[in-house]
Parts: sequence; structure tokens; C-alpha cells
Amino acid sequence: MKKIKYKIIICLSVIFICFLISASSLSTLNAQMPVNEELNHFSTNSFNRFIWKWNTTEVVSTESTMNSRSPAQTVDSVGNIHLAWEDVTEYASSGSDKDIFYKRWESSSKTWITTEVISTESDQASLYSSLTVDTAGNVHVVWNDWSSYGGSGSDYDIFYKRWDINSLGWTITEVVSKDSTGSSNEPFLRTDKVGNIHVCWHDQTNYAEAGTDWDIFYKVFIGPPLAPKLAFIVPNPSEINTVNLNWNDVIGATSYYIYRSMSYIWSLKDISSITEVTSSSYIDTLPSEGIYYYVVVASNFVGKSTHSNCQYIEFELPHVQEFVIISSLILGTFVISLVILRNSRKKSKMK
Ligand SMILES: [Ca+2]
Ligand SMILES: [Ca+2]
Ligand SMILES: [Ca+2]
Repeated sequence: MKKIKYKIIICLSVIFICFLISASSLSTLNAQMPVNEELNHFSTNSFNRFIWKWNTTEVVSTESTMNSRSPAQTVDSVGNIHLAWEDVTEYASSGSDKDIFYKRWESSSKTWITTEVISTESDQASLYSSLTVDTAGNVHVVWNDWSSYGGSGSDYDIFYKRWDINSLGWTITEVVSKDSTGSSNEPFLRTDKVGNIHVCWHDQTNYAEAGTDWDIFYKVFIGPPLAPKLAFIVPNPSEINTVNLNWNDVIGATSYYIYRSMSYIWSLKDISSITEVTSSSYIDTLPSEGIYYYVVVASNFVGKSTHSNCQYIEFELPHVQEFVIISSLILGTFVISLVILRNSRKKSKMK
């Protein structure tokens, strides 16, 4: 009886110690969690707000010898700093009127490029710029311009230009304020995550019953859609000649072009699409055995996206050798079953 009592006491003590240990480890974990979260917050942001400090001043307009004013600035996703401003310096055939100058601090070389003139089609005052960089790396710039260009008339209009990632150069000037007959001033632009460019400015035009006072006008510049993301092809390898292709729905896309090649697709040069579809999936039929590579391109009324990531499928019909092995196994099993059956019948007859 005493022994049983001791056993119960020992058991209870063990349970109580276990409970204490787990409770203390839980409380330690809870106490640590906020600290870890805070550490993660700082590490993901990779800066410490308590040691912010201004660097020493830099002069950016180093090629200018006359007034440089009204700067506009943006920083892109890789850390390049883009600056535009109005400048009266006679520089690179800009003339003595105000022009929009541009400079970029490149994060790779950690240096400023030499000044470029953006308002090269303007022969009158160009001022008040605003600029933004989209996710593909195109630099979009708008400004106010007095030049009579592309039917804009001799008043202030909103002009637009882009440093194009495909041509690696500036596009020619376009007039944004085409619907305005009065003065259009001080534009501001921003890009969204799918690359559309949103521009606003103040305008004196009596447009859509706005009256002849200053009103805020807005326009959006829609670009081609972003590239789709093509999912892994499964099963891979495959023994059937149909391939299921799936990709994400791209905002603003109205159709998709499918490209197939027997070698890895680095570029769409010299490749034609095999089909155009409006949904975000496609079942392809392969002509013969082999390894096939795919990419997809999204499209809308403006143009086509760059191509998606490249995925592949290996198509191989079941081999004759495998067929023979499988057939032999089935036949062998059948023969053995037959022999066992005959033997068992013989034995039962003998009895
Ligand atoms: Ca000029
Ligand atoms: Ca005008
Ligand atoms: Ca008004």
C-alpha cells in the first residue's frame, strides 16, 4: 500500500515539474516574440531611423552656366536618381530660352551622367517638369511648354517624353493637353504598378463645362500590359502529346500570344506565335517527341508586353522495351496462375 502511495506521489511530482517547464518556456517565447519582430522590421528595411543624417550638398547642374530652377526628382527601383529641371543655359543646341534638362545618378557606377536636354523639339520656353519611372525602367517626363508644336498653338501646353527602355533613347515630344484651348500649366505625373502614366495639371480651358477659371485636368497614358508569369508545366516528362499551359491574368491584357520552340527562348526574334488566345490557359498539341520550350506574351490595343519566363516540357512516348517488360510480367503472372490452378485441380482429383 505504501509502495502505491509513493508511486502516485512520484507520478504527480513528475507531471507538476513538466507543467512548470512548459509554462516557463512558453512565457520565454512570448517575451522574445516582439523583440524578434522588431529586429525583422529593421533588417527588412535595412536602415535605422535613429542614425539618419544629411550628406553634404552636391551641385547637380554642373554643365549649366545660367539659371537652373524648378527641379523634379524620382528614384527608381534599383536606386538610380532621376532629376529634371528648367534651365536657360545655351547647352547642346538648346538655345537661350528655358529648356528641360535631365540628369541621372546611376547606382551601378555611383556617378551622375552628363546633362541631357529633353525639350529638343521646343523653340519656346519649357518649364515646370515632373518625372517618374515605371517598373520596366522607362523614364516618363512631362512639362509646360509655350512652343507651338503638333497643333498645340502659342499658349502653354503639357508636353510629354519618355526615355524608352527598348530603344535606350528619348522618344519625340507628344502633346498631352490636346483637348485644351486655354493655358495648361504645372503638370504632375505618377506611374502605377502596371505601368500606366497618370498626369494632372491646372488648366484655364472651358472644357466639359469647367468654366474659364483654373481647373484641374487629368489624363492617363496607357501602355502595353506587363509580361505574364508562366506556371511550371505538369506532368513533366509527359507520355501524352497534349500540354497544359497556365499563366496569371495580366491587368489590362486583352489577349495572349503563345510561342513554342525546340530550343530555350531567350528572345522572340525569328519566332512566330503558334496561336493567340483570350484566356489565361491553353492546351497545346505536340507534333512529335522532344523537349519543347514555351513563353507567353500579353497584348492590348497599345501593344505587346515583353515575353514571360520560359518553361519546358519533355514529351516521350512509352518505349517498346517498357511495353515488352510489362507484357512479359502480365504473361508470366498469367502462366504461373494457370500452373497453380492446374496443380490444385490435380490434387483435388487425386483426393
Ligand atoms: Ca530651347
Ligand atoms: Ca494649346
Ligand atoms: Ca471651373
